[in-house]
Amino acid sequence: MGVRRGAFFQAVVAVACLVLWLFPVSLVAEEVLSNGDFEVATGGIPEAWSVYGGTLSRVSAPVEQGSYAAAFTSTAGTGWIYQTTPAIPAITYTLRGYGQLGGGSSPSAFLQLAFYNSAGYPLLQVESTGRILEADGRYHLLSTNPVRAPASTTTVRAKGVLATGAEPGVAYFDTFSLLGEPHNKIQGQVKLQGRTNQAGAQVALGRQLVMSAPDGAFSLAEVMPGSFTITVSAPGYLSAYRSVTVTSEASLDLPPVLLLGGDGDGDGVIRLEDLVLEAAYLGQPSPSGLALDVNGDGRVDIYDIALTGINFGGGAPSPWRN
Ligand SMILES: [Ca+2]
Ligand SMILES: [Ca+2]
Ligand SMILES: [Ca+2]
Repeated sequence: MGVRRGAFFQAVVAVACLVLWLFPVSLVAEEVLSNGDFEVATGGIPEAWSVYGGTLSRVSAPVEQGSYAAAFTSTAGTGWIYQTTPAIPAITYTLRGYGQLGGGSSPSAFLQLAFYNSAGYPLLQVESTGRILEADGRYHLLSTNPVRAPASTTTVRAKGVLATGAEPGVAYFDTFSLLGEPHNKIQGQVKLQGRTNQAGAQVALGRQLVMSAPDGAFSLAEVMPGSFTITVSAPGYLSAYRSVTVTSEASLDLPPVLLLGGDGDGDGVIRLEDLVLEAAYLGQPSPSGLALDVNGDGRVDIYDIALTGINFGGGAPSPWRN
């Protein structure tokens, strides 16, 4: 019976792993802009970009990277090139791009990031930390600080801005990048039954893995909104899992989870084989490849056998409980 049950739980774990492998959680920064390098154009105008207060064209010189860059000619005053894309409040955005001034009266070039709600109402506007003030024939890197999208954000607009005096002016832009990084966290605490030091439990969410601290605390950073399965495991213990739903607004604090000890051979079931092995190595350190010293006090002893006895018949994954 124990063997059949073990095989069943192993199959469940295998299927869960396969599902996570097929649908990995998106945890890394993502490029939001299209044609940020201005390489693609239709009729000489860079695709995906719009313009306000001037004209935009694709040029082959001066170029910061690749074969082309954008040339923006303002009619006078302040104008910009821009691209608007969907955005969500769970994301922190950083706009970077290169600019070069081509002349004009009292010109300056800079980047701007603007967030809007579904009604098109501007919620927040941020400029690059620096500005280009001289037409020195070189490209200069501009960047905003990372900006957390305000609540109710639905779109973000990336802009390359040219401000001039009364005369028209020219600015070149190239290699724009708008990175979106999720800023939510999932936090919780693992308790390893029979241990005082809770360090070393592995917490897995998709391909992101973190280890628990000595007090059992763990934190998974940069989680995109969505529903996921989180799994906690440690050598000698039955793994546990739960479903989590991350919303766009807040981080998630999970209740503590207790892992049940006694699976010395790590096959996902606590049964007679674990007891037999513990008895065979009683008084000795656990051999490598096994976790017979379940409570981590340096040797296989009566405490480890007691844990196996208490949890006898249990199988992984267990539900999340404390
Ligand atoms: Ca380019
Ligand atoms: Ca076992
Ligand atoms: Ca022990």
